[in-house]
Amino acid sequence: MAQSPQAKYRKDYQSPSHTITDIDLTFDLFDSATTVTAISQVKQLLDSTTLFLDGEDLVLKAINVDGEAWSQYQEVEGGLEIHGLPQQFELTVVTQINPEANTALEGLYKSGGAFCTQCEAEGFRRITYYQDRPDVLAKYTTTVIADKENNPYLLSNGNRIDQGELEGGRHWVKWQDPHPKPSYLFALVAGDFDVLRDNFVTQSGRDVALEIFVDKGNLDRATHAMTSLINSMKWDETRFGLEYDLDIYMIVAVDFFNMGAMENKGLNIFNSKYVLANENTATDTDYLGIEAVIGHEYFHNWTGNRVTCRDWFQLSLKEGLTVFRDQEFSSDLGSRAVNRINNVRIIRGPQFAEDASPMSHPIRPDKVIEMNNFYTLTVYEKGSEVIRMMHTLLGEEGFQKGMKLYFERHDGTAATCEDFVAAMEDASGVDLTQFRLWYSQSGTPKVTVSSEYNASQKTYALTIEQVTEPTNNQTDKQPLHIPFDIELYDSKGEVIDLVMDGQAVHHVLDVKAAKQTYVFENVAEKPIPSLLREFSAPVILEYDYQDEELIFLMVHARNEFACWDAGQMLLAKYIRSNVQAVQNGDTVTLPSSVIDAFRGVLLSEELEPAFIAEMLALPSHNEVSGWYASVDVDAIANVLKSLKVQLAQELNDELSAIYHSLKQKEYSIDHAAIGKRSLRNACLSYLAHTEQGNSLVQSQYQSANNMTDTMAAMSAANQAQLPCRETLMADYSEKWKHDGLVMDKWFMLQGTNPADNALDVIRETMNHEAFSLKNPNRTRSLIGAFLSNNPVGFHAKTGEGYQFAGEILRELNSSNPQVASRLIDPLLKFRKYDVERQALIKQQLEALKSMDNLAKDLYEKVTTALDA
Ligand code: B3K
Ligand code: ZN
Repeated sequence: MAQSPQAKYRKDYQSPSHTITDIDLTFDLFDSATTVTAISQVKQLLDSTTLFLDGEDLVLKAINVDGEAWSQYQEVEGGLEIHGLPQQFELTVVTQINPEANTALEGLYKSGGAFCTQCEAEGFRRITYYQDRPDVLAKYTTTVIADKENNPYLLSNGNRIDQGELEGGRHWVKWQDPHPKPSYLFALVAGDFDVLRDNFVTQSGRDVALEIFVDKGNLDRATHAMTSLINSMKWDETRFGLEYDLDIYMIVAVDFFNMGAMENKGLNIFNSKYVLANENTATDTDYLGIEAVIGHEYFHNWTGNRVTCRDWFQLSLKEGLTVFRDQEFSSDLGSRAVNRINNVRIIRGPQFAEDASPMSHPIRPDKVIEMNNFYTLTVYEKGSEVIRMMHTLLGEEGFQKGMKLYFERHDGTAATCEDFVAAMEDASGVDLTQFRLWYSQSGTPKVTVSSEYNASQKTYALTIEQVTEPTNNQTDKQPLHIPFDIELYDSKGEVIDLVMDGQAVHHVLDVKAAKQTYVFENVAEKPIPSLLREFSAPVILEYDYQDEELIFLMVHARNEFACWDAGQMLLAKYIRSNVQAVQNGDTVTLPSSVIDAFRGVLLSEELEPAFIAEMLALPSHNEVSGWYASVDVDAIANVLKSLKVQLAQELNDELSAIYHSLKQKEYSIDHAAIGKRSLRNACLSYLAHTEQGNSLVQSQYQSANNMTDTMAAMSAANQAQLPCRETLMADYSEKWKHDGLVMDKWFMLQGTNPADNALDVIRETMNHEAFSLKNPNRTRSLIGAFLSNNPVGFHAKTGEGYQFAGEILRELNSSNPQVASRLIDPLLKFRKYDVERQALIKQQLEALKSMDNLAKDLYEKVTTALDA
């Protein structure tokens, strides 16, 4: 590597020397040589006659200042320095770029036959020289010129204001966005599509045109996205009082996209995975994913676009808040308990793992080499938990007052996380001084609770102790302000009122000290505590529950989340004890009381099917691995499999009866139908491990009238390694080989295949006609699944899994570093494995480190992991 990439620090923020009030862009689109003319109105803000513009991989064609050719400039590392400038001027920059050669999918690139852009975080600098930072907000006018036959649709942000024809079969369209915005929200699309059109009338009566652009022939897969968009617009008005602010809202689905979607003003660009769905091609999970992502990008219009981030260290300002909003949207429309459970699984699984990894960072990072590396579970999901804690502390009313004040103060500007917290604090009067530490402190707090009942005094004392272990980037940790939601139950399952010092107290305790004891009065009998209800803070809870107490809570806790959590804690106890048993050469066992508790859940007539399905799901291998400082991959896999088999055998009759009773004739995607399919397929995943497994799975596959049931059959066959697996896989591939998106499900099954020869199969699968390492969805489905969700295959003692990862990463390092940098995460945790595996993984990291063209993305992660 010529020169090591440099880190940027949050503390070094400096306001821009100049601002750009207006920019007029013209794109003359050609596959390999597109000319971009950018005319900016620039104003000096600080005392400086030099302007620095970011730029990468650009061919500079011309620079003019106020219409005259300008020679006082210098091309420097990462950009352009222009000298001797007046206080206010018009700057014209002409650059040439090559969209066709852009495999990194950042800036302007080609997805299939269409041109499209991705500018967040720092992609605009690959289009033209510009102040590519979120605190420079300009009004954009964009003219797009292209060949008309191949590109009948020419799109950009804002409203279409003019259009025309040119010679040589070319045409142009001019767009104007009235809302000043940072460069990362710029977008352009040119291509040929089918368009689904609808409209939405806002609460103040404005008519908004809605347009969804999909590849030709895919119109029948766009309706759910449209419904989700309309639901999002309605929901943001009712719950947050926020209305859309342009006359048109467009969504374009593209097949080549590094992430899920992008909230460009008025012109969202989406990974087709989060738009396209019909019952034959998409599972219920896909449908819910589309609803969530369509909502998420729409909600960014206010939390992200109207108020944006001052600098990228503040990313959680828009992302944590918008994730919170999309979670609330999904919960208001569907099952709140199921949504909460799934969100908590992400925090407790991969987010806690990230907190414990060398790349651990606070939700507002302090140091960044490659910004794309910080679109993380910590910034997004833990960021959302931090917003949720404020919501818990302030209540819905206080929180909405805070939102109102936040928009009053910051609409149309670039703000900071501190601005958000200050608005919440000022609007509600709740002191958030200590709470702010959640923004700056990394790692997961461990909260250990102990209890003591005093029968003669009728008091019950809970002692709550919090410790955050040092993380790679921070050694000193302070106690945090933890909203700790509890309930106490008497033996009949009645809630005991919380009284302290003669006063009624709220069920959310404000835990602030390292160690604190709460003594509750008038407690007539020894209670059973329900702790950290609703997962009221992103912490690891430790409390020495007896089995009977957990079984009691599974039935009596008043809220479904707490029932589920009790079930999880019960399973966790037996997973831990069985891992130890396996390590000692003993067999895996589960007491009948535990099996009966799950039988009770299965037979419950009060619980919703969707919720029962969640109760039955064992924690993932990754989540269990997170409980250990040193991970025994094979023992954990053995225990999870054995518990599944044992539960399947013991509950065979009940599972079988429920499976058959839940068959639905007609397919629909309402929440009740989704819930029934979910429980039925959860039963199937157990039944696959019984004698009737092969025939049940096979017949479900054959009779399925929707993708949810098809996929459930295939994944049961895959996980249980049933004899029918190969036939089903072959049939599916034959049917869908022309459709990459639908084949992703198949690639994912190959990636997670628990067979001994998994890696050989994966290498072979890379030759499948639908596979391409150039497409991020294909790569994540097959390779990503193998690296992160095939623990036994990937961590094979021979090191062949690591070797394979190294090969792929070296290739992706040149073609698409962002995708490479996502895939590498499992390797960064090498210190959690035995010494042989550690050495083998390290060898791969060292090999990457020694590459001379190592991209910033991988450089940052590899060096951080090796130096930790
Ligand atoms: N803001 C985009 C993510 C951009 C990622 C850049 N590497 C999508 C979202 O969070 O809504
Ligand atoms: Zn977002």
